[in-house]
Amino acid sequence: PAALSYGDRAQLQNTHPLAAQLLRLMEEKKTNLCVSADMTGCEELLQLADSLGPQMCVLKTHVDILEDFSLAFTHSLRDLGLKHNFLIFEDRKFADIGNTVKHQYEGGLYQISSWSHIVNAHAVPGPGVVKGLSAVGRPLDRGCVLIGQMSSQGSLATGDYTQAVVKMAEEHSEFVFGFISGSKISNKPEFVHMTPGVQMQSGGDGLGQQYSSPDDVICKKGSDIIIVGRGILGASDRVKAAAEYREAGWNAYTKRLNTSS
Ligand code: UP6
Repeated sequence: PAALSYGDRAQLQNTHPLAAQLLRLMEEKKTNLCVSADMTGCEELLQLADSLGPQMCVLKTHVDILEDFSLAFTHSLRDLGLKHNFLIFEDRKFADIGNTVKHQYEGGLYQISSWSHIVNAHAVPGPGVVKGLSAVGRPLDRGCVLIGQMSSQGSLATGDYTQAVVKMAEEHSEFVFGFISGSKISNKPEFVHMTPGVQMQSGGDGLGQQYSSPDDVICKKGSDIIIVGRGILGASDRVKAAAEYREAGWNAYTKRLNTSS
């Protein structure tokens, strides 16, 4: 069967509305690049979001590493998302009982549910974690990806665990629309796979991170979105680096479409 494009998958009946929006904007902007904006200052992060906005489909944050976080910052980030047409993904990796993650998602300093389109969670606690997040996120039309695999060396998220994560996602597809994983772990085309641990050069960072190339991740492993942090943030010209990752990710995607049809 001919491979489905991002745009085709946006239109499938079972595709979550947020995933449909994401797949559509990827097709329109011709990008499967998610920039991991792992910086410690709000102003620097906003400048990055503005300058790289045209290149990316998703901006990923870790707001708990910001030294000067404010809700005003989240409003500016949301405005930049609208200006450049990208979604916001807070990489919070929720991993507690349903009642606790509900509060962590909605409340506290960060009020994540008020500004982040996408969040993620570990499946370790069982389905209650998804139910708790869903209680907050669904009324706001948010979506969640489950962590099925990790890029770090010695990760325990493998084999049967990964399969159990896929099953949990399928059973909660009203809120869960995809995965963090190194490869395609579900054959259902309505699910979106996002892969961290991406750099042009293979290698690692000395703290367990392991890198694969955009071509490996998208073309060989069948994932949909490359998540790139230091490969872009560490470059002397970040705009140029982002453009290169965007092109590499998109070329890998078109190659995949052409070879599997
Ligand atoms: N991340 C991983 N691996 C995972 C899950 N998440 O690296 O399995 C996140 C990290 C970081 C980003 O928390 O924000 O993706 C990777 O950054 P890097 O490209 O600078 O290594």
